[in-house]
Amino acid sequence: MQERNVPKAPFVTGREQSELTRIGTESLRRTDPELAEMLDAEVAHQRVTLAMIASASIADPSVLAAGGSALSNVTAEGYPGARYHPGAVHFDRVERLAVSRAKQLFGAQYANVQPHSCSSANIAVLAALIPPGGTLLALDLDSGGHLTHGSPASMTGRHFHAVHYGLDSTGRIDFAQVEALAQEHRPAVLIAGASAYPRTLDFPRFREIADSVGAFLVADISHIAGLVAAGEHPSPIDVAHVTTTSTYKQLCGPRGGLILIGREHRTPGPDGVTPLFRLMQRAVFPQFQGTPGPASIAAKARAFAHVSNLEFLRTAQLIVDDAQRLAEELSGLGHRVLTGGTDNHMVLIDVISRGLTGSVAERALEHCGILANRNRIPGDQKPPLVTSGLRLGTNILAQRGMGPDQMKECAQLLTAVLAATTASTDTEFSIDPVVADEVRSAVENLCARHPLPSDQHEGTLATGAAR
Ligand code: DSN
Repeated sequence: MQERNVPKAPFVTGREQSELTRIGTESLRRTDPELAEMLDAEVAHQRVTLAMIASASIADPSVLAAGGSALSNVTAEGYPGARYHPGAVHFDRVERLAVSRAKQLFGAQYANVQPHSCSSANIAVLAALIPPGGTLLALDLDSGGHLTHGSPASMTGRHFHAVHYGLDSTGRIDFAQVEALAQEHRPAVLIAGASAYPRTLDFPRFREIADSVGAFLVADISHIAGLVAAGEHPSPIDVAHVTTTSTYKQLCGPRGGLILIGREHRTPGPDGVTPLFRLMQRAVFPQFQGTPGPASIAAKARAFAHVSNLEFLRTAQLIVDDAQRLAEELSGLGHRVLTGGTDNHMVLIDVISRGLTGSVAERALEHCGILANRNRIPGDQKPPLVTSGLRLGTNILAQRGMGPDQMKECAQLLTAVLAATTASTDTEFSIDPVVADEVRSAVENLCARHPLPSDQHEGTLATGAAR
């Protein structure tokens, strides 16, 4: 065959990845319209939905593009420069870039960008620091902890002896109890972190307690990583021995996890010899994971650059301002706001006192275009799939540029839905159809006035060039 007759693959000619993305999108539409329709419907759904899921954010389209890149075709176990497969020359560059951006973003000395999620990161970290059957001390799930912090439903609660602290009468972490339990049980690891806790985490206090019993302090900042990166929440990086986070909650990145270590990176682990950074490398690969996700790591690199820009600093500030305003407005409308307010992006309310369960409240709100998820609250008598509370978050509201006036509107819409809802069982309800229609159109109107970042002008999308 003559050279001139060899068809050139478009993606090796000019625009490479962008061309591949375009071809892929067109091909998806042509060859799999059923799936393409579902993906388009999701975009439309996000556009007109008031998402107050505390663990969600909107990824910039550049993050989505990196996550769908040709790096998906690369299989390369190991770390840059020490792979178990050939062909990782560009993936090595990408992973090094992601590591260096993560370190810069958080002021860390060590970063591992390979965990497929923060759950897998947590499991790897705990297994590296706790001997089999050893003890960990963490926040109780009902008080706002996380499954991977030793819940019996997670392997962390089955393979380790998990002891849990809770909250005091004001709804804040009960440090007297943390201290007493630490002295009594001498845990190998103390975890500072939560998935439903609206107040500042006092990392130095946790560290003092960890030191008093010779425990390693692990900070899980999954929910507040964006605030930490932007300086809106104190950083645990140089306080904890190891910090973990997911990359999709407040870092506006892909599904994935991240392990960070600050000044303790060379501190010996439990064997008294192996430095923590080396233990974490081994814990992720080969102990808990095989092949990393190269495209996902590219998307992480992109997200780290995106959230290190000035515009994200303003968004992070707005996330907190919005949450505080939302809490105030909800209190003013008669809701019981747990802890009386918030220091971060999260507002927890009790709905059982209004005759609803968390499950009913969540479903009634979704029926009207508002997304917020049910959550257990301290002393909850309802099972985990039902719950007595609701967890609200302002990440996406702030990303849409909503401010104080819109928080007032959100609180009013939410209150209107809950007031128009009657629970017949723990999970079934009826809602006044007139109110439901009114709220739905008010939500659409609010969303139209505050479009998703991806629907805003090109200038917004162009931000976040790597520093
Ligand atoms: N950990 C869950 C949450 O907090 O919603 C999901 O990421």
